Amino acid sequence: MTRVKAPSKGEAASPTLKTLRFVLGDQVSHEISSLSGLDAQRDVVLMVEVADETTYVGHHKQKIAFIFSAMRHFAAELTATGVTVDYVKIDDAGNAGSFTGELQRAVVRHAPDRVVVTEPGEWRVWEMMRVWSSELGLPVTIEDDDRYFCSRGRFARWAEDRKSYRMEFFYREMRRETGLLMRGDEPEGDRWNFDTENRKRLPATVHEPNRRRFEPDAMTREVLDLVAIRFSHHFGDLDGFGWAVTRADALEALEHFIRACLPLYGDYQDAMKADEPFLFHAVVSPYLNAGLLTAREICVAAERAYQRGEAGLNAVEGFIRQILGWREYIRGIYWLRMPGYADTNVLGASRPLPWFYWSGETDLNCIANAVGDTRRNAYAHHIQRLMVTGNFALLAGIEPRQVEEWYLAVYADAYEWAELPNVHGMALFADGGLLASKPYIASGAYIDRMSDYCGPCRYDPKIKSGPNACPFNALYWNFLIENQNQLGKNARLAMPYRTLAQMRPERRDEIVREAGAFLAGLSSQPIEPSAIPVQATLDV
Ligand code: DLZ
Ligand code: SF4
Repeated sequence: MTRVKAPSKGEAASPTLKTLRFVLGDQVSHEISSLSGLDAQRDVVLMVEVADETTYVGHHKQKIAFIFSAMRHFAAELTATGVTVDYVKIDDAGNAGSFTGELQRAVVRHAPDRVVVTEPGEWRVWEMMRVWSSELGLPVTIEDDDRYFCSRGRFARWAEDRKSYRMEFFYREMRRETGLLMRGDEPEGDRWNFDTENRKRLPATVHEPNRRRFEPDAMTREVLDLVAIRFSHHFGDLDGFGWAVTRADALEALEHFIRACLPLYGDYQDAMKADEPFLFHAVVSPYLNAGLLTAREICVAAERAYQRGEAGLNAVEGFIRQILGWREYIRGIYWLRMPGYADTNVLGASRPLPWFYWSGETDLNCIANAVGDTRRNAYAHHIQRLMVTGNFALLAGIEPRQVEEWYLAVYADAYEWAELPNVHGMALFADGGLLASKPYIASGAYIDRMSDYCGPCRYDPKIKSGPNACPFNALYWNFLIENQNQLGKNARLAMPYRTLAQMRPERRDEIVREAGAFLAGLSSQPIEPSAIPVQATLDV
């Protein structure tokens, strides 16, 4: 429950001040630092639904519905404990449409002595926050977001004087610091990483368990009706909305994952299957990133499953690494490198985003599946994001900014601190290798090995040239040819570059010609606008 009246940072020095506590949509946690020391008799909690946050990218309908509903449920929980919550709905008269505008109006309404807020998840909002104090003429305290294992300052210290920021070393420090999966100073099982035992092909007979979905209550139904009308032109389906919107339900979803999915999580972590969009993934990232679950409780629940013998170390270590290692690491990189990080484009990628990222209408069956899953669920798992839509965007030289906007819009878990390094660095190599030691590129053979997408596809991953050849094949070699100056010396690409060097010149010419013809045929516009139900791009 909310940390009512717990003495905290700075609070003891100002016990009689009336404080306006501003809670953002991805901070719906009773443990959030901006609520620390809250005095229910005196303070006011401010929460606002604002147009700017819904349209700075054209978010998926389910993402908006999830955030609004989680915010409204959280406000109701606070109110039920006697806290005064000033909740501004998107359709309320006079809604200023922005965080700054709504904060200004709330200051007029409540005349607080000061404002307390927790640092945001996006640079854009951080820039707004930094001038609130001077704009409002009031003290504004920006608290650290202590939901993370590693603070921004702690990560900066880790990164100091390092030439390379490889995640693996950061992860080991986090394991030692938290004691997760440790036996004294040694890693459980005497290894830090068990990936050699993971990432198997999915047998046709193995199916995903039924996922725990949550029937919308009256409050969520009201939000769904609002979103259906006000955001009708946004990407994505609303039907079948089954996200948890309270902490209690999110805990149930977590418990279901640990019990029914975690044991096979490692084995099939990289597998993809048509019409089984979740496989054995946790699907708790929207809850974690919005504040309904904490990173620590998720890791502890997974560790406990290992200790009880309910899940193997390969699965549990692989899963904990995603949260304790990768998630903390990319957040650290984001804050270390912003704002310049978003501007790099070392491969000079400049093509517009193909329209099929929005419509899903393409004869590339793997893309059609990944986009279809995304439209239905506001979710696709890691390997669909990295090795299908990300891989294609990298091979096709799509401009990073357009790809990033797409990922930020379409996934229910996407906030820029998480999305940008994953897409810009990991998927697109636009940072030149700060995050990834090589570009994550793959031809049709990889997608064929890891999925059942290729069987029904009109292309064949085994055919290298001609009209039936999988386009990923020519694009793969064409990418290596086009970027040889940048990538030719990358040790991890030595093998494909050796193969390329041995290729006959006529074959290279054929690759460049076929890839060029395919890329020239990509359209960033709907082919038949009337047939496309949604205009899904920016509506600002
Ligand atoms: C993503 C989002 C959306 C769609 N709407 C709101 C909103 O109306 N009010 C709000 O407080 N937060 C919203 N959010 C989440 C914010 O965009 C998020 O808090 C910032 O991007 C900082 O991470
Ligand atoms: Fe994708 Fe190529 Fe497989 Fe078709 S054949 S599903 S385009 S990888």
